[in-house]
Amino acid sequence: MKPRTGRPERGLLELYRDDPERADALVWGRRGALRGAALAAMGAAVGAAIPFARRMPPGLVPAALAQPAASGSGGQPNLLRMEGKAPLVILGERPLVAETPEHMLDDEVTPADKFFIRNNGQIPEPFAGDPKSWTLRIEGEVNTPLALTLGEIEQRFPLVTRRLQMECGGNGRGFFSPETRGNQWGNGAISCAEWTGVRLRDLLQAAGLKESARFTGHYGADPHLSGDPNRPAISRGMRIEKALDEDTLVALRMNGQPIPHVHGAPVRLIVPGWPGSLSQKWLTRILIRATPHDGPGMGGTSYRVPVRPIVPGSRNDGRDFVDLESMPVRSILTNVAHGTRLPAGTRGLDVRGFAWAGDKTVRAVHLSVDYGATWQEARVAEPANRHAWQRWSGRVALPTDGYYEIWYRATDSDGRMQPHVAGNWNPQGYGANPISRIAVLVG
Ligand SMILES: Nc1nc2c(c(=O)[nH]1)N[C@H]1C(S)=C(S)[C@@H](COP(=O)(O)O)O[C@H]1N2
Ligand SMILES: [Mo]
Repeated sequence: MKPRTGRPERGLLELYRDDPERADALVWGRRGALRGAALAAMGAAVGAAIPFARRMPPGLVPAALAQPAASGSGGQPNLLRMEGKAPLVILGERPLVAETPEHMLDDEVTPADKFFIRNNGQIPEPFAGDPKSWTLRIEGEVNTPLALTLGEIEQRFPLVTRRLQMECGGNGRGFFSPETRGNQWGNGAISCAEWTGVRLRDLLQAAGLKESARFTGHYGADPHLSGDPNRPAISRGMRIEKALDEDTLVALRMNGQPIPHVHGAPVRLIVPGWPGSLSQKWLTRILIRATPHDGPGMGGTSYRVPVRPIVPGSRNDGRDFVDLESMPVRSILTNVAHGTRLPAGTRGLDVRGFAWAGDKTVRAVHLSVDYGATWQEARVAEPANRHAWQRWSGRVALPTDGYYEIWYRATDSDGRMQPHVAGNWNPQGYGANPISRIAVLVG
């Protein structure tokens, strides 16, 4: 996407004085600017010394002033208080939705307490019986419908353990301009835990897929927000090819432990690389279908994106959209929090994070501290296995004291890189993956 032209160039301080939230939304599509004294103090510092100010694109709102609340700088985010969970940033209370700030995601394998939370309905009552007696049904276009307890599943099918990234389809939504409906995620609706379970394809093979088996539909035990027992909270489905992928798991354990209740105990789907909404929690039933599934969360503009770009902000019924499948390339920086103040005289900074790209891998990660004028290549490690995220690391030079932004940008195995601005706007805000950035202050 092109930088905005046709607007008069304005100085940084002037832009800041004017209407930073609006400027922010116009340029970066980020909201939640300018809350709290810490941020104001940093703003003053920003005006004072910006070593690469010459290279700042006109109209750019500094990350220090523009980052969404979830990045945890300055504002007063509403923090989660739940047993077994870190203080994640609450984006919604009903249904409960909570984001993990990037700098809390530094572990190679995401620990349970730092795993983001996304619900569409109520959190069900914990299962009262023995988890091994929980029943999962496989029905529809199969020769032999199955109703298996988890105990039977563990006995009959090989258990596999994989590191798998699971990302909400709306991750990055907060970067869209104009704003779209839904939770305004930053980049923190991502996880890469170690999942143990059986392959969905083994269960489907046992049931015997009919010739007509083309799509899945997923059901869970969580009640709809309305409490109506006949309405699923969410029920999505996918092409049978993805159901047969060796990494699509019916998961029984997370990081070697029983799955925490809020994350779908005692059993959930893990459909890595595709929108997290397919990874049904509290899984009760998988329906095999001849036609695309039609549960809540399917069709229209739900988890669907335009094939031909539409006018940002326009209305659209999504009829010509396609389902979002493999998620786009994205990177996070995990060892330095946005808004960190470094000691005066600091001249270099080791940075690291993760990058991933749905079903693809990450070919490169680049870093810039001069607003994208020059880029340097970071090291990128191989994934632990297919569908695991990849560690990147590098060191940036900070030539003098002052305000810096570290920009980081991943490129996938097809050569697609994170764009400068979120593209392919759509009404429900899927697939926003612009170049990421954090602000640091030296001195
Ligand atoms: N039963 C059920 N499964 C669900 C959901 C839900 O609301 N109910 N939300 C989905 C969405 S949109 C996402 S992104 C992931 C989030 O999983 P988590 O809460 O364990 O992070 O679960 C998916 N599975
Ligand atoms: Mo999601």
